[in-house]
Amino acid sequence: MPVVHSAHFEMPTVRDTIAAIITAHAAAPVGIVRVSGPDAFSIGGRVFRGSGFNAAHAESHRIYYGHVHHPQTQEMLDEVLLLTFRRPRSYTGEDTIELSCHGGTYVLGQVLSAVLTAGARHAEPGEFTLRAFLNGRMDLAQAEAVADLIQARSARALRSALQQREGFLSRRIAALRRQALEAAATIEAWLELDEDESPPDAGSLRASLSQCAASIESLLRTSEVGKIVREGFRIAIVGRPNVGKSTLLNALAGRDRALVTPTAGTTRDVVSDTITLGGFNLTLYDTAGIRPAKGMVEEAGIQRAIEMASQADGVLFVLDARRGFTTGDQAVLQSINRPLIAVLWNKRDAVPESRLRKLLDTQIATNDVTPVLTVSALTGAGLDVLESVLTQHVRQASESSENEIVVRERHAEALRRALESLQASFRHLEGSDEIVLAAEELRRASDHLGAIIGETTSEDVVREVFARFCVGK
Ligand SMILES: Nc1nc2c(ncn2[C@@H]2O[C@H](COP(=O)(O)OP(=O)(O)OP(=O)(O)O)[C@@H](O)[C@H]2O)c(=O)[nH]1
Ligand SMILES: [Mg+2]
Repeated sequence: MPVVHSAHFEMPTVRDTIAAIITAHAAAPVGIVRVSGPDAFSIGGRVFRGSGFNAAHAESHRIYYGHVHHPQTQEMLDEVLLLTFRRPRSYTGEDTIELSCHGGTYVLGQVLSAVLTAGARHAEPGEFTLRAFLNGRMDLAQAEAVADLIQARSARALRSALQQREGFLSRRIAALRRQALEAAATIEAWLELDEDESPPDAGSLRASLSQCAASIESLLRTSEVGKIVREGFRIAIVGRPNVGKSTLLNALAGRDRALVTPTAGTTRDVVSDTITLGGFNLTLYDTAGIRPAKGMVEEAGIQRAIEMASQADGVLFVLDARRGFTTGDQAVLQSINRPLIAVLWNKRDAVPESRLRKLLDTQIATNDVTPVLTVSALTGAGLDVLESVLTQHVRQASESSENEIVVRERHAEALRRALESLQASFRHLEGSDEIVLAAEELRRASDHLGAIIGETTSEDVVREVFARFCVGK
């Protein structure tokens, strides 16, 4: 499999010029068409007429006011600002111009089509960022962070993406690689020693390698958190029929997301909504009430409910305060195999205070740490307490041992392989005949680490990373 080395990648001498609308495809005050590549400025010259712009001599980081004309029909298409970026001081590292247009989808389409007629090719998804990577403007982990930044939906996700974009993870990985390579070089130097020279002291080498392994393990532990930070925390609302799960979803979401009726067995499909609480992104899943099903449709719904509850990051178990803890509730509780965030006695508005106190004394949760709350999804009573319990739970779950650094699955896979190689090198060091193999394993560990930042990544993986980007990024 060919390997892409961003720093030493053989740049084709002639690369074409690409263009795309880089803003959202929706009507907005402003929209931008970016053109990047060796012909960016001359293409600008073919479509743009405005004060003082000269394609051959225009300087970097200037703004020109003027109009875009179609290069064939000469028809005027929009009043624009043209921004110039000379390589390498651009996002892609290539000559780039950006046309700030009026943000109508039709106008933008016309301007893009003028640029394409003038000689540009429509950019593939992620192609601007791919070029930035190939031109050494950012490494692979930083490029992934660009996608995370765009998709960030919470303060926590944004902070983590920004840190990765700034190269926090990359620097950690680079340091670990250096450590592994230095260790390999040390071992290789031992092999050159003459018989009569004093035998090397492997103690400090071992210490350095176990520190390296501990650091990798610490990064690996952040991958679970990484998923929560990036994709949000998934909470399943689970309980018997009619306890008020859908009402609760609607109350927490602040809108009528799910159907509510007095009939037990109303919800069939899983209904979800995403909310932000305390800087975290939470997706709530309302599910079908669990009971011995009456008919195929309900049966299928309950199956989905159980599946959802077993995939969620946490579960809210809802009970009806008017009914107390029934054998049906017991059965639901037993089906829950994910962390229980809280037990909720709902419909507290419909029962007297004295009964509520009794309910709170009922032994329900399998452990003592799960909070038991009384709420009314109907009136909103107690929901503030529930929200702080949720925030607290998610905060704890997304705490990382590595101040903001969280790794994605692709990184975790590479880290696991690097760790395996490191452990193998340890074993070879023990049986000292195989010391040359120890050095080999260390170089392998370094390669696995390099895959995270794109130094030793296969072309297929690089392609896959950028294919997930949107067009224009
Ligand atoms: N008094 C009172 N009624 C409630 C409360 N929450 C829900 N209800 C009522 O209970 C009934 C069932 O509510 P749903 O939210 O549909 O219950 P569910 O758990 O989603 O039911 P299924 O979808 O059938 O599993 C409706 O008539 C709601 O208005 C509450 O806090 N207090
Ligand atoms: Mg429901």
